[in-house]
Amino acid sequence: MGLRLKVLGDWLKEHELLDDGADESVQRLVDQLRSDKVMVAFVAEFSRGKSELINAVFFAGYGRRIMPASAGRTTMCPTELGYEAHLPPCLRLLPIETRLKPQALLEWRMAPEQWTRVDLDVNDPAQLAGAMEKVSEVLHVSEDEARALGFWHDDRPEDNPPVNADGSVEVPRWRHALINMAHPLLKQGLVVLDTPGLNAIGAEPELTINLIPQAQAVVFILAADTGVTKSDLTVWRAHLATMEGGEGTRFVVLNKIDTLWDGLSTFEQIDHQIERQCAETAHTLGLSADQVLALSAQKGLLAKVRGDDVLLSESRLPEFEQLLGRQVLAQRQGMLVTAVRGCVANLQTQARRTLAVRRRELSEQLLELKGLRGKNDSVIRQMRLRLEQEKADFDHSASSVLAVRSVHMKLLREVFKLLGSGTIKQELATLSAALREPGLKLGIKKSYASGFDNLRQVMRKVQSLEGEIQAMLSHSFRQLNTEHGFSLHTVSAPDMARFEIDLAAVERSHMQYLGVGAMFQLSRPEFAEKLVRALHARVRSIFETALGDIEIWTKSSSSQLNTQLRERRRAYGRRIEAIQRIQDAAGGLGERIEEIDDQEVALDSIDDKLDRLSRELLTAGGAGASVAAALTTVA
Ligand SMILES: Nc1nc2c(ncn2[C@@H]2O[C@H](COP(=O)(O)OP(=O)(O)O)[C@@H](O)[C@H]2O)c(=O)[nH]1
Ligand SMILES: [Mg+2]
Repeated sequence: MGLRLKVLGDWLKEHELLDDGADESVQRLVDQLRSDKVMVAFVAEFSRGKSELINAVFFAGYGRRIMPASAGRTTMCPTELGYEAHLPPCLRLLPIETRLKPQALLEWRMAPEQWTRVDLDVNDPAQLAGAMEKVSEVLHVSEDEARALGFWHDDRPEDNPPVNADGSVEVPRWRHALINMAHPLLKQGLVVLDTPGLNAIGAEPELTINLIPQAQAVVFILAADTGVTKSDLTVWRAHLATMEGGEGTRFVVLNKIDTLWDGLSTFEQIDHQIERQCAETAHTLGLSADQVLALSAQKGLLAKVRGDDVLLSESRLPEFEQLLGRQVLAQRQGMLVTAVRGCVANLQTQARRTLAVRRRELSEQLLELKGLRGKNDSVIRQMRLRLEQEKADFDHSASSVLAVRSVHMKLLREVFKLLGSGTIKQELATLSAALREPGLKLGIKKSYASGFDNLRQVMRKVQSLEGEIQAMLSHSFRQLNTEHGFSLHTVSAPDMARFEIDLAAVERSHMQYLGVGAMFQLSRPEFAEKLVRALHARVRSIFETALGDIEIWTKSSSSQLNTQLRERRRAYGRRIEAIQRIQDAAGGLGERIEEIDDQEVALDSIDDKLDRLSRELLTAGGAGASVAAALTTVA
């Protein structure tokens, strides 16, 4: 779809039918089609089978386990699997020591040199699995160091990591891992987040307040042999219980159903027991029974590796894969199809508008030339002088457009300033100071509320400036339309309400996070500092998105004006040239008239082709279905 869109864009550009900013917005959408990600996060207490499920769904084709999955804490750091075309297959690891510095994870992502890179040989499953072992590497540090890194809490000794005989504490060696692989599903934009258990998730605030809430789907895993334990419930409450419906989707998986296959019970008895356990689980979590999927990741993986269809079906893994494919990727592609439709419609409008302008200029010229029939040289010379004068007048008055532009730019600069990082710093200053204050912060909820109120005010100010710009543009467009017979339309300004909603979601994720026991961690300065940085980074990205939308909007208004000025100048040039040629070789009038007829025919054929290209693009959509197919064929 991206490619076809580019073809349409290039073709329109070649015929100069697009406004200035248009190919940029096409490029933006093409890039988005290529780089848009949909994240599925696997969240659970350790040893529930997250890594095994990832192996079964994504890596069975390698004929073995790729992500380390065994008893105990194997996944020590959060691991993202995804695909970026500009990188070779590799594993990138961020050292745990970065926790001692204030930068947020989002900032470390932008510093590739800080990550340790291990190249992966995707044709060698053993090398691949060996490299992946790195995500379970640990370091032995003193208790003080463990405390500084956020893994040791004197107030919650039961959650502390094991202490060795020599008094040293085992902590993860890496803070975060990024795996880059050209797996078909990852190439389609899927990003899988594998998380360590409760303890380690809690140590990285950004997982809780940024990554997990932004995931399009979160898979929560329980094990049939342990049932719902206290720590499972803590994870559920902290990360999934209050997830909002619409934006993301939650799946609950009851894993390890093979532990119920005791070889003595009949299939009916086992099925019955599985149903009962699903119902109990659903009840405990406050869901309906059909929201809990029972399966065996391990048997699913084994069945795929061995090519055992019976076992695969018994593992019930395929049901989970279908759900994942259907709901997640199809949903994302649906969104993209809508975006492409919008973009094509916009290109069509622009191109049609330019074509209409050209048609009108041509028919006026035709009238002008027909009026010259049978006229003598001096009338023709008069006509030419008049045209040249008209052109000079036009060029002169077109400079008044510059005045409009400068007011427009002034208002825009105000908008840019409002959405800049200086504003964020300023509006969140009180909240940041409150967070950084030593000791327990009981009034922190109020500080959040007022900080976010400030940010919402900023969005409203931006909205009202947009209104001013809009009013000014529509006034001057109307004027230009009457004066010059232009057909300028104002484009409606992007609605900032959307970003207020995004801000509210950020506020909610912080409140929720602090509500589930992270509040006392806030008394630690380095933790508070991280929270502040993570907050700023997230708000900044919302403000930047708003800015991007505003830039596109502004460009579409000013480039329309450029297009119409350009077409008008060109028409003057053509009219003067036609008359010049008639003057030079008297008798050429008939030919000139024919030329104009030809040009009108050419416009008709461009119009037809525009129709055809757009239709082709819009019917090429049916993407959703292919995704579910990919999921099942890949494995
Ligand atoms: N019997 C059984 N064991 C499983 C299943 N899935 C995972 N396991 C085992 O449970 C242990 C923990 O799995 P792992 O994927 O590392 O859990 P994680 O910590 O949630 O990533 C490993 O020994 C797995 O082999 C399953 O479906 N059935
Ligand atoms: Mg794991």
